Amino acid sequence: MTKKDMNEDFNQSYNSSNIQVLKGLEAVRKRPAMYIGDTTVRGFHHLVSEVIDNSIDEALAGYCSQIDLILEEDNVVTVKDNGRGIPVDIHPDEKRSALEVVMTVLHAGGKFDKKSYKVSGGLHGVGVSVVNALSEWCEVKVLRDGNIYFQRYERGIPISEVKVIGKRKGTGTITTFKPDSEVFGKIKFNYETLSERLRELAFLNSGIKLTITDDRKDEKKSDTFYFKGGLSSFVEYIDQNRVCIHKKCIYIEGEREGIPIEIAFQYNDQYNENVYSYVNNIHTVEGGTHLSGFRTALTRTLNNYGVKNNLFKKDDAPFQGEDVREGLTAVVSVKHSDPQFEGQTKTKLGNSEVKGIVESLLGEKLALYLEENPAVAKKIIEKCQLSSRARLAARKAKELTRRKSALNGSGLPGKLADCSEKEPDMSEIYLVEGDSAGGSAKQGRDRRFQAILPLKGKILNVEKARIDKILSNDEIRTIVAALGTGIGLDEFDSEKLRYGKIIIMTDADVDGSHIRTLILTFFFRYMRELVETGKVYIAQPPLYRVKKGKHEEYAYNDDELDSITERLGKTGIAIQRYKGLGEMNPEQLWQTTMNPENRTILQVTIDEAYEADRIFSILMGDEVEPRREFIQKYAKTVRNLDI
Ligand code: 0RA
Repeated sequence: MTKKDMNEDFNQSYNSSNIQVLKGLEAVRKRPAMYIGDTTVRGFHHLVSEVIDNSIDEALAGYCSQIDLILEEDNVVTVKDNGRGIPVDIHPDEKRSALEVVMTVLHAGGKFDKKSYKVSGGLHGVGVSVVNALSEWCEVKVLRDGNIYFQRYERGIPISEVKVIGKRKGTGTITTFKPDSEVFGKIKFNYETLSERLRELAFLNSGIKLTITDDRKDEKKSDTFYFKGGLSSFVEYIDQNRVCIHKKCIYIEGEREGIPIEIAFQYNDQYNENVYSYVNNIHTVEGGTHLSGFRTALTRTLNNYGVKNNLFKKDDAPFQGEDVREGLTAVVSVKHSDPQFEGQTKTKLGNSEVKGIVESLLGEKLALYLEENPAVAKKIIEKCQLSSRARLAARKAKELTRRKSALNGSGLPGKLADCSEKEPDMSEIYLVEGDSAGGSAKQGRDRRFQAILPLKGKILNVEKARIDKILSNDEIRTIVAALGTGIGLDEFDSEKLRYGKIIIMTDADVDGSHIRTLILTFFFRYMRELVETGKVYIAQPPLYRVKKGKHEEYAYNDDELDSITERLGKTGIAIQRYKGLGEMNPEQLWQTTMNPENRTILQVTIDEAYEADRIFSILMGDEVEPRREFIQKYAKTVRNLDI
């Protein structure tokens, strides 16, 4: 049979269920964001997660031990697992191969295996047919019964029937696809983004081996993620650069009412709370009932233990939640067959029964652990007592902040040159390093919508300080007052933010990058929501000015400089290297760095908060290299801002 014959044959078997399929595909291609969140870098990488999630489900069902991800030339990616293989037999209702149904019918995922325990992919969980619909082409190979079954699709439409193309031992599913550039433009797969997700999945699902291989020219590399220790390994990884106050991570696991629960936590010698919660492998950024259950049980159990063992002194008050979370790093993971997601970003677990069962499981098992490990228990209780005392000191400092601060009559800092626009979404604030650059920025700005706040010198390293000290730092108080949001767990309110964009503008040198990191650390630790909702940006001042006669151009990196000098010819050109913002006059600063029409600013995004946290804890050392790494990982270029 020729290929043409085969396709004719195939076309004849088209029937009414295909019309449904075409309608489904059309809906996905018309509004991709409805299915995958967005069509930016995030949605693009989400396609891979969607495919991997199916393999993870197969692994959680106990049939798959390894998942391989391979990045190939031309934005092609392959996901391979050693599970049972997607069934290929004829589906009784649809009268087509089950494989074809899975690949083309929306939400068909686990349809013919209702018994199986499908948990992953709850957030978007749209099924692989969506990936297929948004791919220029997709090919699936299924290894079953000694055969290799194969089907190819183009923009979601099968172009042949499922057929046997060879023989091979073993079972598994191999999916290869190329995201459609009509939908995603020029986005390329990012090795780091994908390997962070794989690492996270390996932590959350201990015993599954996940590999990633970059087979693209000039990019060759490979990583394997496999953690026997699961969540404990996760917590230890997050705290890699911190000092734990007890020897081993505390690990608690169990199942209640059919819901598997896993919790790992430890205390370090610092002050930040680092708690990450997951439902079905999805990071619940906004928390939810599983997190509430964890918090309640932790506070109550530590209080009970302290009382029972006479560890409280006469004047000690019972611990409050924040006392038992200072220096705490924890991961809470539950798997739920019917999760309800709520909240602004649909990342808050709503199922009310979960709070109680997490609470009772942790309560019982932690009490037992503390009894059996009195030395660890004592260290933890002492740590909480220090926090509790500091909390009272912090409250005093906060009151002080309110009273004596560098605020003018309107409650704004005197150093702030505000803009006239009062609508937050229409305005932006530049946090500028140094008074001289601050002066140029004030003169160069468009005062209608751009506010300038000059910062003097280095702001406090919040990574190494407790809240009372942070609140008494002048630069930090000035930033908080200018933004209008307040600060801290009880007071921070993102709705009060006075500007739509917060743009950090520092010199392009080592000091500048240090200051930028200090400011970012502050936002990440105390106003994380602003980072998570994409409000924080980094200005990109030019590194060079190239002048030839009256003609002038700016280069923002060395590659640009090369191409400009090549274009203008090497003779008679003068190159000025900017060492700081202060070397630009107000007009130049406006033209190159602040004018929304020509500027480039980088939006700071956080996909994997645990990784950002780890990086921040490394960053605060004196090394320059890790800081650069942060910017490369988390700051994405934004152009043509619609102001
Ligand atoms: C349902 C039933 C069976 C396998 C799968 C789903 C399956 C799906 C995917 C998606 C990616 N990899 C996968 N591996 C397996 C098997 C039913 C049976 O053999 O009895």
